[in-house]
Amino acid sequence: MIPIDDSPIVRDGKSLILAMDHGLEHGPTDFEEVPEKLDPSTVFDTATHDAVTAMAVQKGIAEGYYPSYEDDVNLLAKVNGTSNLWMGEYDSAVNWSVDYAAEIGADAVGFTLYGGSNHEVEMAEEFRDVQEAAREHDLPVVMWSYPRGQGLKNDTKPEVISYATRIALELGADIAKVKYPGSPDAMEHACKSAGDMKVVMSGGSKTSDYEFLSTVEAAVSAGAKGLAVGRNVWQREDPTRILDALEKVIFEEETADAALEA
Ligand code: FBP
Repeated sequence: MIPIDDSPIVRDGKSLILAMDHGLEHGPTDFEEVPEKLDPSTVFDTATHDAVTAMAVQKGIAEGYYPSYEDDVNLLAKVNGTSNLWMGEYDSAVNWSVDYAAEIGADAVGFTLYGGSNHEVEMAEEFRDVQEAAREHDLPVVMWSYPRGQGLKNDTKPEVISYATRIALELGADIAKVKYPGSPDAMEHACKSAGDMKVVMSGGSKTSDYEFLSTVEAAVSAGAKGLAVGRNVWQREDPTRILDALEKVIFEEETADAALEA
């Protein structure tokens, strides 16, 4: 097993993962204000920024577009995912195998686990297969650890997010991606609950430059090892500008104010 810090998706102990699986998860609605981003090449172009340590996409996008970017972008193969067209308890289909992701050139794999869903047991079993196959290929595993389901009214409560990071540690992830639990103290507890496994903050829907960067700053100061973000970068008119600032906040530990002034 390669140490996670030696993985290409980690730079100086931290990661900035650019996610673009929203067309599957949310439908084309996330692209309404930025219709040009319906072309996945535009987001791959953004992912060539030095700050981006990996781009997370689903199988069809990887097959179709990654070959043109494999020299400049690290691929995080998001192996499960589902649309929001159906109703019921949270679940996600495994859409490609780790073997196939490795064949395409994946540098890491990603998997959503909905802890608390009535489908948690099956999802954990699917995660076991993915995690063990990833170990065979020396690929790190990023868990989108999202407790959700009938029993969970608030999925960003501090104790829920700490449970989410702990689940990821105990099931063998290398990095857990979690929602920000609302305060630096809660984030610190979530990171401590993960032992020495890395925790990255989830980007969420688009907010102002300052609100976004100051939340990232708070998360990093609390122990988060970076960010996994989609809309808050590629829905912006100038994704390069926010990535320049994120590079400063995440990798150079500058404040949001300083990063925005530059
Ligand atoms: P965002 O930063 O845009 O929230 O993207 C991160 C991500 O995890 C995507 O990989 C995924 O499509 C989306 O969020 C899922 O968001 P949610 O389940 O909260 O609707």
